[in-house]
Amino acid sequence: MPANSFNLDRAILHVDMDAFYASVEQRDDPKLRGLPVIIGGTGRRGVVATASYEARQFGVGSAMPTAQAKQRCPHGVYLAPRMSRYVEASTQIFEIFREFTPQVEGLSLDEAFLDVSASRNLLGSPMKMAVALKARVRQRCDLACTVGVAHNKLLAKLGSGLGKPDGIRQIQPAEAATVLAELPIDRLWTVGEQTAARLQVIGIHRIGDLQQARADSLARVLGRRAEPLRLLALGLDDRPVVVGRVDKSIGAEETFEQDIRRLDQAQAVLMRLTERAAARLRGALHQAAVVQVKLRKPPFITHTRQRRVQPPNASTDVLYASARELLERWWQEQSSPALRLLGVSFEVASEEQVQQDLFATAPAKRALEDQINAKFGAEGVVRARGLRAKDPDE
Ligand code: DCP
Ligand code: MG
Repeated sequence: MPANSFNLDRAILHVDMDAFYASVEQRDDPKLRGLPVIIGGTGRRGVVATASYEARQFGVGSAMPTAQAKQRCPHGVYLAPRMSRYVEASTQIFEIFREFTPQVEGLSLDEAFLDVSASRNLLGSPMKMAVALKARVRQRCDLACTVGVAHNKLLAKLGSGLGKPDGIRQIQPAEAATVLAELPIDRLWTVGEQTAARLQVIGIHRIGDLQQARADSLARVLGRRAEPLRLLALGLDDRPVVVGRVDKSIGAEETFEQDIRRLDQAQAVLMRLTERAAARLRGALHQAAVVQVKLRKPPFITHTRQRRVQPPNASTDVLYASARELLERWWQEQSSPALRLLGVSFEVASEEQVQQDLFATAPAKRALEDQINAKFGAEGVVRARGLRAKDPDE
């Protein structure tokens, strides 16, 4: 796609709460304000969910084992998460987001993209909206957030990252490439560990290197992904804001006091976790498009395995069958299988995926009709309509 077909006149905000869980705790208990507060599993094998900015100064951060955090920050206040409190706060902030636009794409409890392009006439410039939004979150929830302002999602998200904490950062079209250039390559959306490693082989370490790279050498390592990635590196991104994807993924996991070394035990835990997560999935009226299991073996090596659910589904039995197969295959690959953590999560199917599925399963529905017809004669299915046609009220 030629670069000039990108729309530079959209207005996108990316809002992300600051140290979300920890900030809610500090708000609810003023004694905690100004202190290093760490939220996470407090058991022997707990993991940090997040840390207040005071605690981050000691090198404590998300996904670190709590034991390690305690070494770095022994005087910190360690608390177990209170999810229901965070869900309440999340509901409140999303209500505020929707006061600026109905085009809200939630990415997690504390993070969303807002397409405010059409709100400019009524509410003023995107910067003005960002200021007002921050003020409302502060007034009504007593919480801080950071807002990235730009003409696309890539740059809005980059902006909120650069503006943290408690800030607003706008990135103009003209400065996009320059702001991106200095960042390490793995900060670019869609560039994971593997792609980063491949790019480093040909001397690409920063996003700027990617901007300058020769098309042919890039194509050699990335194939068809080369051109889309080069456009992203230049800050060109035309992904739409997709409404209603608040729960991108729903999951449950458990860390064990003692490693699990028996497959039947692992299966039993997996069943429990799948039940819990699938119930939440159904509660939110969602279907799973992908099942992922997370497997952590001692000392701290984490693997994930995933597979698509085709068609999307929300039944515990179906999802457990997939998750179990992934677990069993992983188990067989290990020379001495052991688990210190097991998790299962579901990627929520988008509206389009569910719609596509309706088309895809239409033949199956026809087949069902056929079966009914076979059993009750061709009238079996058409009879109701035929009767209604004779209803005198019609
Ligand atoms: N979270 C978690 N486990 C992780 C990462 C995050 O449980 N590995 C939870 C705790 C966070 C919340 O999700 O408070 C939001 O995640 P963020 O990545 O937005 O982190 P914070 O909001 O805590 O901090 P920041 O100010 O960096 O956004
Ligand atoms: Mg956050």
